[in-house]
Amino acid sequence: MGEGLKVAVVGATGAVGNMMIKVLEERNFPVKQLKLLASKRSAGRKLQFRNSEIEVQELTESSFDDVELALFSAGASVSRKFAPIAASKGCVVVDNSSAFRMEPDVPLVVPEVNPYALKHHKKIIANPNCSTIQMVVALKPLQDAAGIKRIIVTTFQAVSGTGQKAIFELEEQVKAWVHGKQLEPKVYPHQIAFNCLPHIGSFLDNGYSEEEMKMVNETRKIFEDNSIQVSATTVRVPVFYGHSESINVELKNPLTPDDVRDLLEKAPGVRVIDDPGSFKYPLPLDVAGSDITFVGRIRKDISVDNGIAMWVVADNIRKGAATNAVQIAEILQKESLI
Ligand code: NAP
Ligand code: 3JN
Repeated sequence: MGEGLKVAVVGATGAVGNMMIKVLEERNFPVKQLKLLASKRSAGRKLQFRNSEIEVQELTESSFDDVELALFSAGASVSRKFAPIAASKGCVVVDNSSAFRMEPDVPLVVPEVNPYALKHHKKIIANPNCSTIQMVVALKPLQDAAGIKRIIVTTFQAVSGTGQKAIFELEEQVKAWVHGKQLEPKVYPHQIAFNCLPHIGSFLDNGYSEEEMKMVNETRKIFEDNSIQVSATTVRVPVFYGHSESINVELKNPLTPDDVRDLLEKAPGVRVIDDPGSFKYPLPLDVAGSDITFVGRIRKDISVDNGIAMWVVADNIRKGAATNAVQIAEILQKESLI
């Protein structure tokens, strides 16, 4: 496969892993050898990378003996067991799970926001949760220009965030509905087709869900600012790809909606689509397949001093997971941090 790194994708058969393979190819990441890892169930399956078919192997402790960079997306328990093994063999891990995100020694990185955090990595780097990623990309210019006091966010999250089985469940429920039938929900506790579920991850003692508290804790870590107050409500909606967020932010210093539009138009990885009178605002159907975070409906939050309200949409499997991980890998490779 030519010059480059020996790379492994862990969870290669999943929604995120599959996209990682695609993004590595699209961005022409320098891959010398690609190893595709999943559970025993998928061993032997073949997946396409560039012009060749690569056989999926079962993940084992020796999988990383000849790997320099591993992109993990097989869930937190797999990461907890295998990322330290990979690191102990000299492999640099970019982990998509929540396993290490809040570990003080593990950089939690969004390249447009805090690439400098990669500098002193100790072989494991965490990719934030998809809902956090698109929010901090959109809020970074506001934090830099005016300082953020408080964020109130409600998410509208696509089923692809739950993986392949949830994509299938929404498809099947829609087909059943068209034929006048109803299917027993398997992945979610309720029917997802034509519904909204205010429930992502388990509920915690404080009444918030795990997904909601990930947004609180990860935002503070990425901005290195524990004074930022965050309250999140995360909702699963019957959309295949693309998470949407309604964000109300209270700033320390005033910015007008025009200031915010100007800042976001110059921000890396952001595109402003904000002409509601002409029906122009970001929509998940339009942003699916893109690596940009889209912002619209920028207006003054009239309920508070220095308040701004906005609508933020991004492809959760790309910028929210696979692309962010590959962008991290690109920095590591370019800055000789692998
Ligand atoms: P998915 O479609 O269900 O895929 C899961 C993948 O993990 C499959 O490749 C599966 O392999 C593999 N896997 C499961 N158990 C394994 C084991 N014991 N050993 C080796 N491989 C195993 O899920 P997904 O949507 O791709 O998400 C996977 C994980 O990525 C999530 O659990 C989460 O931690 C992370 N994620 C992060 C974000 C984010 O916000 N950044 C977004 C989505 C997902 P088989 O085909 O063999 O079952
Ligand atoms: O639900 C979504 O839209 C994103 C899901 C992320 C997710 C799903 C299962 C396990 C995660 C994550 O990335 O936080 C995890 C996890 O690793 O804990």
